[in-house]
Amino acid sequence: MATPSSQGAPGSPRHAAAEADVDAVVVGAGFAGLYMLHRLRAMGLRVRVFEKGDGVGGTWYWNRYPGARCDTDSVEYSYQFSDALQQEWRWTERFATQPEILRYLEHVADRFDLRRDIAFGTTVTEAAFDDAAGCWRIVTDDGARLSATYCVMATGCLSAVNRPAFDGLDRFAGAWYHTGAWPHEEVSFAGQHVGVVGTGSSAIQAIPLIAAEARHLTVFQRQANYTVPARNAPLDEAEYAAIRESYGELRRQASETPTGCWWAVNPAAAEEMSAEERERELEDRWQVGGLRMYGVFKDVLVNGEANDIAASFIRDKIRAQVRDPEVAALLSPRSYVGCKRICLDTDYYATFNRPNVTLVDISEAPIEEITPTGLRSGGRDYALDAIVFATGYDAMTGPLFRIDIRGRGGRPLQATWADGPRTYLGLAVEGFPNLFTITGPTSPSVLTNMVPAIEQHVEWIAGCIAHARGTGRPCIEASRAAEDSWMAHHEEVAGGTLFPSCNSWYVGANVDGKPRRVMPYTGGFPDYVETCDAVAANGYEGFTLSAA
Ligand code: N01
Repeated sequence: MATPSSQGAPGSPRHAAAEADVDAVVVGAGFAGLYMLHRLRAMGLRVRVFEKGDGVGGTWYWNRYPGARCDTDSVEYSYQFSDALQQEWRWTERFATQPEILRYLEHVADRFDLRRDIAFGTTVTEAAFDDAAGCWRIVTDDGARLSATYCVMATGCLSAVNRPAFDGLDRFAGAWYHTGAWPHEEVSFAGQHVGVVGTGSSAIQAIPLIAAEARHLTVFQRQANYTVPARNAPLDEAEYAAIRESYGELRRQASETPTGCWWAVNPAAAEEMSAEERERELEDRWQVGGLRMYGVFKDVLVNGEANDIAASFIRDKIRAQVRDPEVAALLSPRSYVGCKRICLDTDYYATFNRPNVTLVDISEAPIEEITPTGLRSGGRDYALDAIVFATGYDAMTGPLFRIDIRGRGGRPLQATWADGPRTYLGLAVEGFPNLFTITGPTSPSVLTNMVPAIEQHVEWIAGCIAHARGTGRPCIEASRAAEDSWMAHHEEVAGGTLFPSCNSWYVGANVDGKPRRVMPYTGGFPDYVETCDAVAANGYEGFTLSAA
């Protein structure tokens, strides 16, 4: 088992519980875990990171499906904690591919000498708070044990794969894949009849590439999704030099937008604009591409009428691209735009004009079973050589529930959250002292640019741990009253948006039996950061400190 590889800087405060093997355990070595390790190590803490994958990267380690790339501009989907790092790294395209993002994270791991404190290929199975010792007892899948004063879950929001339990999959004679756990080896669909189940972001990226390779592609769609052109392109030198020069200012501007991205949200509500102005704004955002459609009107996510204007603009675009009107109608979502994650695509709708692509509507006729030769839906058999499940994730809570997390008195997190997640600031949970979640449920996380959201959490957690250790009462726990008050605010803000209206993973609707709750914080990044900063400035208001 992992032994701590550093003993803390000379003169640094000693860890809380004398018998804890390390000061902190971090679970996960993606964007969040890597920076958390770097930050805690810089404070002189002895840290151990456990990572299920055989390498760093988290999401970007596992998602190797055809066409996988980020839909936040690469120059801002990157760390800003080190200006030297952001100046030296050169992204090649507007939207980076999965291999390029993975190379970046490998570079970060090497540059900051992070690997020596990471146990790869190791899954944390249990994390239990030991009341008597005041530390976390961690168990890994190899049966090894380690104790730690602090435990940080850097497990990601979209890392627990959701593969519905389709009957018959074990008898399928062909190959099957999930986009979120794609093999490392090259997968070829040449000459094959391929089925893709799902039409979310992952499927929308993969479908045009699979269609170009396969003999025939059948897409099984339950709900249609809105997708906007990515308009990916190489980043030229002059453009890149300008970004490098103004990186600091661009990052500052981004921190003031609700999404933490540096594209602007229109300050006008839809009704404050003329029909021509609205059309121009929609067309501009469509032409520039990317996720800026989220900011087309300031009220697009809170006002159904404003939303309908944006939704009908996109439906017109779908009809203009898809030749068969029946297929175009099927591809046109009926829900509000943005209350399910808007997708970005390259040639998605045009793919349905290809003679080798069929769209099958399974909204009324769910998949009955996987047969040895394909898939049966609506009483009809589809012959397939390979199936790609692009069925998404048990989002936000799933990654935490796949670990048996127990707080004070052995209380399981899963039972504590039986009616939906409850946290203080998406960072801490009452009854689970010294446990932190990076971009946890009820934090803005997935509604923002993830990397700045992660950096803000890491820095806040590091500050909180430094504070607790500095007081000589290193055990810090969210109070019930603070959690109640945060949850009341979270729910009130969410209730004023259109998010509850859609069957999306944001509300847990994609996983059978999951309680329906808006999980990400919908109040925007700047307000959230302001709240976190105020809590810290007020001596970590809402937390209680104790010796153990
Ligand atoms: O997953 P999804 P995803 N039978 O949940 C369908 C991020 N991301 O992996 O809509 C049949 O969006 C399901 O149908 P429905 C991004 O935040 C980012 O695509 O629930 N179908 C849906 O169509 C994104 O939102 C990037 O009715 C079933 C699909 O499977 C998030 O990850 C790239 C089914 C799942 O779509 C998740 O995206 C990729 C069933 N039983 C992902 N169960 C970029 O940065 C589910 N479906 C570009």
